[in-house]
Amino acid sequence: MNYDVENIKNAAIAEVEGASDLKQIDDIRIKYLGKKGEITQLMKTMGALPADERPAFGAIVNSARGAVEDALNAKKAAMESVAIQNKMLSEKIDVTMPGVKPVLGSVHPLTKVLNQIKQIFVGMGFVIAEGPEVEKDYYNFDALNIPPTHSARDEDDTFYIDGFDDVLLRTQTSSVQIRVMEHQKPPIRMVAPGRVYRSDAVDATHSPMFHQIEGLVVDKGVTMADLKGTLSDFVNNLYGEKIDVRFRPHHFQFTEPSAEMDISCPNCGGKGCNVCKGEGWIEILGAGMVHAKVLERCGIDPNVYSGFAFGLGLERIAMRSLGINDLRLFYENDVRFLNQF
Ligand code: 2U9
Repeated sequence: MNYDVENIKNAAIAEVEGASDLKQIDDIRIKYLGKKGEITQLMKTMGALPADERPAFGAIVNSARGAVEDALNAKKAAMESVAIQNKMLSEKIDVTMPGVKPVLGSVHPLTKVLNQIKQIFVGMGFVIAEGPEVEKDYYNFDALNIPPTHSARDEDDTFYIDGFDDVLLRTQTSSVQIRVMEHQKPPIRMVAPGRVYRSDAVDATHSPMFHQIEGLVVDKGVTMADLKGTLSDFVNNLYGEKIDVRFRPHHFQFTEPSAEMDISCPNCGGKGCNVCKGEGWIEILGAGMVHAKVLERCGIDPNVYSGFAFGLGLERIAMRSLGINDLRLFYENDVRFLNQF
């Protein structure tokens, strides 16, 4: 009987040595040490032995069980160690290899120029204000002294919202200034950047959606000199101190007097070149003293307060600053274009 135990133990240990994966280890454990395992079954034969021989036989069987258990655990630990070593080797990283440069996004050129302009005005004490793009015609036209028959209200120029006769996509961000003036008493120093919409066919210089930045200053004793000084400072901040400005009389319904402001061509300094089409000057924005009727409608007494306002087109400024001649490039999301900025 003892001979059998020794044979079975040796057979089990030989199988453990020959195992090549963890599943085989588990199968051997079940074959010899499981409920119906060959070593476990030996214990059941103990009842056939004389009582005085049973303790010694039981000890031999338990010793064999222990030896097979130890062999299984040692083999399993060795297999797991080899598996970890192989995993480490397969995942080995050569830290001397150059890094993989991640593909980074970049800030859109329009956003870059907008942030630059906002920063200049915030530095001059202006507050940034925003407002709805879907707007009542009152805020987009009436409050800006634009009469009901004015051509700007035509459907060829303005997107009206179906089902409503007084709701539209704003054609300028001036509506934001109106909303601020209705709720804030002077002094007011604000800029309103944002999308505006006009029913224009798309071409190199027109888009039905484009961006504007408008500004408004309202306080006691504000004059045209303040307008000129503020806007000159703005362009010298944006284009450098060498830039000169000039103001040409103009007309807008919402300002009186009105002007258009040109800068000396940054490319030729005013001599004339292909950039400024030989003029030496480039139109940059429109401006004027806020019309008395506009102040009055917002509850601001034009006999006590005065103000100036201005408006510029962001795409136009960005095209000029970045040397881009087709504004459609801003909206085509071609990374070959966008990655240059
Ligand atoms: C209020 C009163 C007056 C805003 C102004 C302009 C002149 C102007 C254009 C520039 C290029 C529009 O994007 S563009 O086509 N704007 O020339 N805008 S004065 O005047 C205001 C605004 C708000 C309450």
